[in-house]
Amino acid sequence: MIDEKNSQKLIIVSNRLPISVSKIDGKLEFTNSSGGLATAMSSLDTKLVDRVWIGWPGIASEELTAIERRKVTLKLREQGCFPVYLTSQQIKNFYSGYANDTIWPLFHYFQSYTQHNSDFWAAYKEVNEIFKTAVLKQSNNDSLIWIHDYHLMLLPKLLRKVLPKSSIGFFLHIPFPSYEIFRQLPNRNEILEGLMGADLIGFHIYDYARHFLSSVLRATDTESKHGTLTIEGRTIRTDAFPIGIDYQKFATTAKKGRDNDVAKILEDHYSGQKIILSVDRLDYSKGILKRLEAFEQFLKENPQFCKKVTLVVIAVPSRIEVETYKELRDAIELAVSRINGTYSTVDWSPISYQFKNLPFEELVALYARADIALVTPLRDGMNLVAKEYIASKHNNLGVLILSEMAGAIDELHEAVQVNPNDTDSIVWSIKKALKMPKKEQKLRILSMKSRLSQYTVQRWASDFIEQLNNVKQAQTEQNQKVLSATHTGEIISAFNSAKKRILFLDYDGTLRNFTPDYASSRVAPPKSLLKILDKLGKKESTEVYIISGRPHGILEKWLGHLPLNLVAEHGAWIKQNGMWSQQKFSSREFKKAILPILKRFTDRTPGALVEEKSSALVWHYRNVATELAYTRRASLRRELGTVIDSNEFGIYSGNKIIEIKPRDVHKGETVKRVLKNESSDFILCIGDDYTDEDMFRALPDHAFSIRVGYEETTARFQINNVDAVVQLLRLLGDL
Ligand code: ADQ
Repeated sequence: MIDEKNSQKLIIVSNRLPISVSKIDGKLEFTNSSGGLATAMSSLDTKLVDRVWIGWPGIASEELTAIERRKVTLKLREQGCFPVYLTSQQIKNFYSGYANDTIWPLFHYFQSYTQHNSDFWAAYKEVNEIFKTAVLKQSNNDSLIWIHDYHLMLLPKLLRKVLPKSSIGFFLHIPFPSYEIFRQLPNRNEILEGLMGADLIGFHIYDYARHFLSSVLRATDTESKHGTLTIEGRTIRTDAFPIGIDYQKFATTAKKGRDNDVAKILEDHYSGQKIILSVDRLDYSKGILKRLEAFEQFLKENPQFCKKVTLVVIAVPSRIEVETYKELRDAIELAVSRINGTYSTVDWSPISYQFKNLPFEELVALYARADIALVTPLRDGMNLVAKEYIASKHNNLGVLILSEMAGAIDELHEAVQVNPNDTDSIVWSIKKALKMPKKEQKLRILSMKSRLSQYTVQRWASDFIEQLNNVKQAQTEQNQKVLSATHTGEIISAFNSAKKRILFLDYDGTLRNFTPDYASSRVAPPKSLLKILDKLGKKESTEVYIISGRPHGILEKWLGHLPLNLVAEHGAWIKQNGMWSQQKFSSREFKKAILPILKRFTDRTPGALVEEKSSALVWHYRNVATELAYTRRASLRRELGTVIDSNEFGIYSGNKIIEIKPRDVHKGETVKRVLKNESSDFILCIGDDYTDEDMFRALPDHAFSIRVGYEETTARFQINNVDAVVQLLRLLGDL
């Protein structure tokens, strides 16, 4: 199955191959896609030795005889393409069904078009499995696998299970909707988990990445940090990679074609007229009907422009087998006839309409000639037409009107922006564009060109691959931190040979697992743990510090009878040589201001509770419904920020808590104080959260610091869980 010769191999996986197969009059036809993705992939400047593409060739398997199938497979293989054959039933339920009737409408915020059908979902799972098998035939653990788009969102996880070390990237070409929309999907968790099999998940713009991360948080309770998730110790990065175009191809074709036949025909035919161009796949997300309505209103309100302006509408046939698309085509054609019927004269029609795929040169000639590009999708992941129009403007004259619902708006600020649902605003922008002085047109186009010529589709692809390699590198570095048997051996031998040892051990999340109720008796130390701590505490020349955020009363109750030093409330209280002492500070004033706020939030948030410590206040939300918890957490932090003196007090987000405490009371200070008075040649420090990072930072270089879990840490090592910590301490206790 795995070819070891193919070390770093790039495997591109998308629903469609860049070559489509069809059968015309019983003869096989192969059509190359000149799409941006194919160009980007063929121009990748990487050191990869090999590159293959896996996808569906666009024809149902029943349409091919066994001999034809072999022929197709061989022919595609010559070009590095490996076909995945699908039956017509699979195409119906997976492609037209789940991909285009469930995910596409929902992710574009067309909830009413979204169909929820269990057969669709079953086919989606089945086809993702078929793709998995096809990818596995080409890959090994060193492969770089780049999966594209919403058809294959389960594939990253399926592959991860079999190839745990491979590099898997996923790029979503459509928007990722807000959680309010995404949550409507019955299989939302499977989709999220499927995606999280990847190492890098790319989106066109930051907003989609943000929506994805907030869905992960709300649906699976997994928090992210700076766009990074950690799942079972594996770092997953999300980022925005706005897809570009093959800028040179458009610019050069437009320049070369200035005097070609198509350009001349356009010049003659539309002489003295302004052309407004509308180019899209025929899809309801593109807002074509609304655009036509706006043009109709424009003609009605501005009769002086009749005979002076033509709207050229080019609609590419798309998903013609899907009912919604058939209905949309009828509606568009009806609107075109109505408008032409009302406003046409013997020598002029306001709309020229074509329902076809244009040859590349013709499309570029239209871009170059059009005075205005009217790009008004209701939602669009990116929108390449807008970028292609700008790149084709060899004379730098023309105006782009662009919907603020297209991802492209983030890069094309100089476009005239419109809300595609606001007909008046489209009419207004058409007028503005028609009147825009040439100087302003040039300035705007040049500025957009400079950006588009930099971040091309080639840059986009190489950037993505580079980031994927970076994540892999970060994972390798992170793995080096995971406490291995060798590291454990080092700790044991250092422990054995030390003259004086100090152990700093956090309690919750380190020695005991969290429970839903922070005050539960189940968090109390069990006998087995007490025995280990007792053994360690009784060792000669060994000081054990249990260093916790909990109040001193609780620590005393649970551990006071053992030969241990106890640190409560992060250092506000400390017990050494059997005596408790309290650090001096005044907390009464700050509590007076903060407590009522916390109580108010608690009353409005079922499951939340307030913990009052002598030095700090804590708001617990472990038992609050996830979505509510994160909304409340954000507003609470905001409100606290307005009443707290930030020089003196800090607001800290811990594991399902928000803690407000004096800035100088933290575990790091405590550790420093202890170490100042007690020299030692062996230090072991174990903790699991942000408060423990303060300790790790305060330690000398020779100390062994260990963080429980796989969050980013300044500790030298990471350990899997509480059980592993207890196991390590048991080993040391038994020495
Ligand atoms: P699409 O929804 O297909 O892409 P878009 O980005 O505009 O939308 O790309 C359309 C492509 O088709 C363009 O390259 C354009 O040149 C070409 N095209 C349009 N009309 C044509 C015609 N009549 N003849 C020939 N070619 C024509 C999806 C997402 C987008 C995202 C892209 C890329 O929906 O939001 O920008 O993927 O990630």
